[in-house]
Amino acid sequence: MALDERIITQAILDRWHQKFRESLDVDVCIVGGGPSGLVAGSFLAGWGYKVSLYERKLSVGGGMWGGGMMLNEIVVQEEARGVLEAFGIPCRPYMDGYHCVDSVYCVTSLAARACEAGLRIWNLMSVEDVVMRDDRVTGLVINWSAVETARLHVDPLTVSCRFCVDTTGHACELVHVVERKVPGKLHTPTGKLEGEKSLWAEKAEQLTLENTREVFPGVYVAGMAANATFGGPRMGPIFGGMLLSGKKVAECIRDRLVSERGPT
Ligand code: 48F
Repeated sequence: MALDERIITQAILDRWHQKFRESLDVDVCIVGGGPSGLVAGSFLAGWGYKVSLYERKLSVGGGMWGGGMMLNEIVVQEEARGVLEAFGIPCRPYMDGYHCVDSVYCVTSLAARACEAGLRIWNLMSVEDVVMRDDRVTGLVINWSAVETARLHVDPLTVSCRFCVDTTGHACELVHVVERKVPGKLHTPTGKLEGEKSLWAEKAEQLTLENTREVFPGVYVAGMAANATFGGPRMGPIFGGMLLSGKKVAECIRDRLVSERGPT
């Protein structure tokens, strides 16, 4: 059979268009495809919710690919081993309480499990703003990352969601937008973004979990963005907190959705 180039183009257009139309109104939008965002999306999609994840770059994985200082091995503590194992990713014990995984294997496996669970991943798209109403954030304003990079004067599109999650890492970009542009105060001690503190692995890992919560009506924070928002320290190249935070935010949002609508 001779290949018809027009059909190849048509297939891409039709299938992409169908996926996008189905994702205009979802339960949860996740901003950022690092480890915390991938884990959160996997759990929520696996429980039957409609979930979209937006990632600015070509590939998901965020800061996980590079391990520590480009040495492509990640370390997780005992408490987080179960999260990786739930995704079928075995850890190699290093020392009592410390486990290692090849970072490339970890990212690709997390991404594969997320897609299998039904998470819709939109790579090459950046979230530049939120949609607001009087009482809460109700959606995201998205554009192609290439538009952002080239600083083109092109208006964005919008998607609706019940909850959104800032998993943009150190930059906590979504919270920055909300603080700057949406009337009202953040649920932080000062009502403003507290800002990330210097490195302290033990404390940071513990605080990442405590700081994983709703920061504004309709907006949750997880991963490094949670500490940057609530004033916790950075943790350096240990990834257990990111995985546990992704799981915790998924559970918090599931509880909210169940209390609003009942079980899926
Ligand atoms: O930074 P990142 O990996 O976030 P994380 O899940 O994990 C943090 C760790 O990698 C590491 C650490 C702990 O060991 O401190 O840094 O908290 O991934 C964040 C992702 O969000 C994307 C960005 O490209 C990256 O892949 N991102 C950031 N801003 C936007 C965005 C945006 N406005 N729209 C879409 N994607």
